[in-house]
Amino acid sequence: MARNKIALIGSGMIGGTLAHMIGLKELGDVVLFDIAEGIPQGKGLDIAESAPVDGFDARFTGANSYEAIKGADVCIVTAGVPRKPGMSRDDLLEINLKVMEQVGSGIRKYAPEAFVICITNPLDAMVWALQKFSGLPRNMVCGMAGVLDSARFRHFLAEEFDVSVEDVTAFVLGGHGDTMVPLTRYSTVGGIPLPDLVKMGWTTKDKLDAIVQRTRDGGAEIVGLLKTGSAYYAPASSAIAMAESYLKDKKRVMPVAAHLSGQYGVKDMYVGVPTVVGAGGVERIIEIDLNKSEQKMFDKSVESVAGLCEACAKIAPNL
Ligand code: TXD
Repeated sequence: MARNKIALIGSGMIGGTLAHMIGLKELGDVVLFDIAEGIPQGKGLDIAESAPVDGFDARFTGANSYEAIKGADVCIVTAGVPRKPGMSRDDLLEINLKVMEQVGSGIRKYAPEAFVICITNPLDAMVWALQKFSGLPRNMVCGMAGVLDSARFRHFLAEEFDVSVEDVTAFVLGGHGDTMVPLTRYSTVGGIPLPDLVKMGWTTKDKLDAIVQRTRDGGAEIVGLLKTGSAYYAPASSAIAMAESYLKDKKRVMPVAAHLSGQYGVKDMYVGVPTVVGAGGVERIIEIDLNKSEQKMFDKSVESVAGLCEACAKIAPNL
């Protein structure tokens, strides 16, 4: 059986980390694509030279032309510009929208059968535009944010409770950004919901609220520390988990920016919701009941995503 082919559109910090992880996990052969000449070639060669030491087999190809992604099984899109301190994700909209147009037509031409995971910010609007530009089926185009946001939430909770991160599950809904909705009653430690842990005296409501806020600001916290760019290790791990669930038909239940066609009362928008990811792409959208305050937070999040999509449609009337 031939190896899977995974195309990385954008070979910057996240793209390079993705390529390395794909090698270490032997998920397939990698094509690194970028407009910058030499970067994808250099990173590909560097990682290929680590393979004899780590003992994995994969081919790494660097490219500046879309032809190289031909027939890819998965495309992970990070092309664009990241945030600098003081910038919001939304400041990136205009530049990255143009990038999505190019990426969309490249995928349409050379990898129309692929499962596409968009990472570029502002995420929910970019994945919406990318699906339209590429014309690929909606269940085959999704965005990565929820896995990362919930991983951040899980890390902070595990630290607070001094338990293994493996035993903490977290549930985050809504758009990627300051309006994301961490759902405490569906987040657990060893199956025990967080509100019960407050009752058991493991933590206080105030501490939990502070953790929720830190989760919402998780991206900005890293940008503030790095100063020259945004997070890349955890974002790469999160996208790999999604790609792996697709390639191995694991059918993992994960929060993904998915196309909604009426679910949660939202039409033709991408928003972070719990889904099942398997060989059919985003196979199922899980619709849970929200209580009043959760619904209010979710609506606010949807509203901000809708604003971004409108801004995109103004810049690119062909959307
Ligand atoms: O949760 C999430 N979704 C995110 C999103 C978490 C962290 C970062 N997130 C966003 O991912 C971030 O705001 C950026 O929009 C992307 C990529 O972040 P990365 O840190 O990898 O950015 P880099 O290192 O600047 O890499 C971007 C690369 C760079 O090599 C450019 O030369 C290339 O994109 N680039 C392009 N490639 C192809 N085609 C075009 N037009 C293009 N323009 C720039």
